[in-house]
Amino acid sequence: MPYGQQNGQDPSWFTGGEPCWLPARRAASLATARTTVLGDDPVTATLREDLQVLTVAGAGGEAAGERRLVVGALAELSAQHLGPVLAGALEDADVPAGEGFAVLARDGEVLLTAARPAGLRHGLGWLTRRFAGGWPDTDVTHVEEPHVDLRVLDHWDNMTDGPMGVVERGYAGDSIFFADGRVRTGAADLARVRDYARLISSIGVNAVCLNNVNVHATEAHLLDEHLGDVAGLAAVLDAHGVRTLLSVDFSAPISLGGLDTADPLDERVAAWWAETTKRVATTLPGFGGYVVKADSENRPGPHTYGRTHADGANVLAAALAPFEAVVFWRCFVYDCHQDWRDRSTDRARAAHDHFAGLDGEFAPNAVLQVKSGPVDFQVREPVSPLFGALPRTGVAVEFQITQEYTGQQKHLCHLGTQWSEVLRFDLNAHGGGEPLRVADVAARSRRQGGSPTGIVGVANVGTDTNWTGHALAQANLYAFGRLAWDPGLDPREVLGEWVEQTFELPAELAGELVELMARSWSVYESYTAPLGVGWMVRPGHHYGPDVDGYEYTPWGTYHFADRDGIGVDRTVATGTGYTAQYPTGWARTYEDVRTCPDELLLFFHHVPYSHVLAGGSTVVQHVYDTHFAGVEAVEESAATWERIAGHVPTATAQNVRERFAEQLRSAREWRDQVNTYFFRKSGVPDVAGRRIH
Ligand code: GCV
Repeated sequence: MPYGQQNGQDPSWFTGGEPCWLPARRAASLATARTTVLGDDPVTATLREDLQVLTVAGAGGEAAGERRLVVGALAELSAQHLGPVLAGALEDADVPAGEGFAVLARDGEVLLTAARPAGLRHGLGWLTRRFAGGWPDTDVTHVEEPHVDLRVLDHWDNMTDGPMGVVERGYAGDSIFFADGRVRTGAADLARVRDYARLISSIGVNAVCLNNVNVHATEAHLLDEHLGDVAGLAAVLDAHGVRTLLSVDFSAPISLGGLDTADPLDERVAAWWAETTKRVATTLPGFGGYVVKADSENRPGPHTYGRTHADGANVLAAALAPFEAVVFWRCFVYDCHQDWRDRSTDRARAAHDHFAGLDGEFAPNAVLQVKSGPVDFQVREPVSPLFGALPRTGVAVEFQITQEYTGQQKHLCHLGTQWSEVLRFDLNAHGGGEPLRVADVAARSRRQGGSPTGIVGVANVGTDTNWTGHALAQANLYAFGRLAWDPGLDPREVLGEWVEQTFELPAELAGELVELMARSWSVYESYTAPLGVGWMVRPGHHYGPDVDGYEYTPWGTYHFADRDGIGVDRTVATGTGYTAQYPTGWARTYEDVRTCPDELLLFFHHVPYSHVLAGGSTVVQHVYDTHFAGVEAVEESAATWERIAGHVPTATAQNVRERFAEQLRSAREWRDQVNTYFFRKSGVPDVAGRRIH
């Protein structure tokens, strides 16, 4: 039975999946107003349909004659649509020029307006958040605008099943965009995409990259053979103010164009990209540009031709420029064929080594997409130093919403706090310079009138009815959108919003759920790889513990544990010199074992097991303590959920219950393997005498 029906909601509001944070009841007060939606563009038309569905569905309450809701872009508004008081308020209001919005309420009349229709979509999200408790009986003047231009969800979706699955690192079923080697075109498929677009535009997301950055032979043909079908998806997204991006294969001029080279400086290659891009841009409504993974993990790239990443990005940027589209060029470039015996090569250095020297060489519509940490989305990593090294380049931060290394949506691991810490991280701290937060690096080029700016998340959704596999992982998607819109938001408050919108819980239980979810990131950290060293996962699929799983592999992800100690020496004094990639303040802080924060100690230093942390215990005792405590915390969380479960839909209750059972099993395995490993390596017993195998 569809989720909507289960909750007594009109099923046509959400057709193929749960309504997540947009259950129809949230719009109950909106549905009681006489509504006028002005404008005929696709975004406004879709919004009108949505509001009609809600009203017809009788989302709640009797229509109150006094209540009026007017929705329309600025250009559509005229005095006849507004009462005199509201018209006056509008004259005084500062409606933002871009995709922001304004909400004005006077005397029972509410206006939602924006310079661009997409802003209305984001504003509708705000209305459902703020007016769910009832129609406002006081004046409201609320204006918001997004921190960055592009708030992007990258899907790692493939068109066919392969060694990495239909969705690479996907834990929520199959792709909502592709099936059986084709683009989905059926009515039910498009309805599902529409539901998705409604969800993500309500939290401010305005671009989606449909396919995996690893572009295989079939997906390369999204640019030609499948382009007409892609247009169907793009039209749905565009009608919600969401642009369509495509990942492209750098060698497409050879594989699709029949050329003998993909050299970015070859005129034939430039002409091929220009012609292909013109066709793509004129076929896809709301085309936003390309995403490129080049010279990375065996993907083709400009290095083959002795060219730089800037040469590579710029040939695509030139092709995209006439269409105001962007190339997101990923900086996830490192040697994945490293000899583990080679202690001088440090994967963490790679992105900065490759890209910092190219600052200023990229076209204005080329945006460098930098993973939040220097290695690869571990539960704990320092912030990538590359953010501090590109003052003359457009930069987008990339987060991983899908939980590849953080429990694969079997474990609860709410990541909003982690992302917020990254976005608020001041690159100039401890050094005396003006604060330079990562979120502001991402916004800086726009302020300077240069490149568009962005925050990107690797999507965590699939065809599962609850979208994200683990029902509570919906909150990660929600948090990404909200923080990308406004990186200054308090992640705990964002979590509170999500809980309030998604469930109908008594206040006390809502508080407990927020608490349980808010601490889940540090709980996950506590029973997995300790003190920032990362990895220790099973190779390949990356689920579950294997302390030495990556130790003797070519991937550059080592912990260097021996009988005396553990950790990676990344200092300038005795190690790989990585600390020097940070601005002075952080370089000094990380370099010195006495000032390096505990949680990153083993990322930066190789220390004896007896090393005493700032927190007071030795490294090895810290490992034992956190791993025992982590499992206990999961036990407590599972018990708390049992108190909450009776107040949520049965399917959600059961889904989360089952996931906690698996999390507990897996956390115990992590605890026992990690503790045993450290005990056997060090020979140091646990001071509390707990059972270690
Ligand atoms: C899409 C990691 C993941 C890969 C992913 C890659 C990337 O290596 O394990 O699945 O590829 O990151 O971000 O390109």
